[in-house]
Amino acid sequence: MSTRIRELIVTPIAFSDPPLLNSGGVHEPLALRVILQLVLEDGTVGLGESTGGETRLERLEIAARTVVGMDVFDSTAVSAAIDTALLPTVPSSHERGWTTSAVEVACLDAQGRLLGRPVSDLLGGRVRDAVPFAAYLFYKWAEHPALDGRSAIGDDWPEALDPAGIVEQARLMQQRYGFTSFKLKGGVFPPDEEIAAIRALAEAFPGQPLRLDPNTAWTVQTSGYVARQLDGVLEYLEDPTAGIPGMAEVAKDSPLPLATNMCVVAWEHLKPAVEQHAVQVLLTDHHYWGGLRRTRELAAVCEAFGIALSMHSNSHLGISLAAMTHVAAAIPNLDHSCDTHYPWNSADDVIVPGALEIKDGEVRVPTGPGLGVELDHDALGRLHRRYLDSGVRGRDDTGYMRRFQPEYELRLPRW
Ligand code: GKR
Ligand code: MG
Repeated sequence: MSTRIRELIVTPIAFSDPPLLNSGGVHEPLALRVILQLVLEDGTVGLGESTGGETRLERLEIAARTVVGMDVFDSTAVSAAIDTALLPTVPSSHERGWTTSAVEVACLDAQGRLLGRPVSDLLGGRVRDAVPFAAYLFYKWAEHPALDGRSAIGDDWPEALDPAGIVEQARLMQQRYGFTSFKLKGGVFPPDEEIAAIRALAEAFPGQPLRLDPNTAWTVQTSGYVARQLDGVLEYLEDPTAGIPGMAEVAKDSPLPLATNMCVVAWEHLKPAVEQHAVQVLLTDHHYWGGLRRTRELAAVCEAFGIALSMHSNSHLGISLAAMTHVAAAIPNLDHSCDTHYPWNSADDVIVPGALEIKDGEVRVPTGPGLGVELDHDALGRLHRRYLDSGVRGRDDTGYMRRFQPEYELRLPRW
């Protein structure tokens, strides 16, 4: 049996996304991802999934040239080789992390398939059989409005632009997936309106954990105000303001724990964040922390410094959900339910249906070899064709918003 890498196939895809609002604008009708197939000399294939966009795609193509001939069980060396290849043109370790992470997941999937063991076993074994996820609530338009001769594009979720709309969305999320915790993407409306939405959720779902994430839309002062208003209502407040010093300033007087997936996104951010007591909860994300094993190591660092753990998500499909589930299953100190965009995007998946299901707010950890999911080659071909035909090559929430509201400006902080 040869465990050497013969080829890394990198396929950009585009899939449907509803008009979800955030502090930077609104999601476009198509979101981008890249699917990896790591082919070994014996024909075994390991899968990976990463965010899309031309720049990240080019880096994955560099990785594809770098890994040929390497041993798939040597995944630390594979990551190091990719890191070295990117170093001259990509100074940010966070940015290089996006590439090394995607390939590491594909290596682990291939290893698991060769050994007949699930990826969670390769990470030390699972400490839970099912991983809890939170309903990810967004303010949203009823549909993507008609534009430049294109008809309006509808979806399965009604408009949500006020507290009643958010509560209705949360009820639908609960009915369809059984979620028992909720995260609201904020930074869209003035803070008092978002405070009202959280209070409405608290009344509708008593005792069920809630969190709010305005993606740095607020000043230090506004963040403090919201934290005091929602004391005893939120389990944590996520990225209210920008940067480690800003978060540290808010944390000094905040009655609520502060969480981040924005100011601590690389290893070198941990030391200042700990020294300044800037965050009490870290949202991990294997897509940029170096992969699944590095995420488990990150969990141990957080444990050492008393930082609680949750998990971040971006618009994604099933290979990512499988990877998130395996690593979350293998982390003892996962303190909060994980984020996932999957309900917004799962209708357009590239995996064969049936392996992953969100039920009772949880995903059961796949027990088959590797990640436990299979690629649907027809779906991959269809979504790749859509990528090629669409001409969309990057995410631009602000530019898309301006197509409908030309006066819209990206301002952070806005309030
Ligand atoms: O999908 O609009 C979005 C989110 O705002 C996403 O881009 C963030 O990365 O979900 C993320 C977060 O928690 O900050
Ligand atoms: Mg966040």
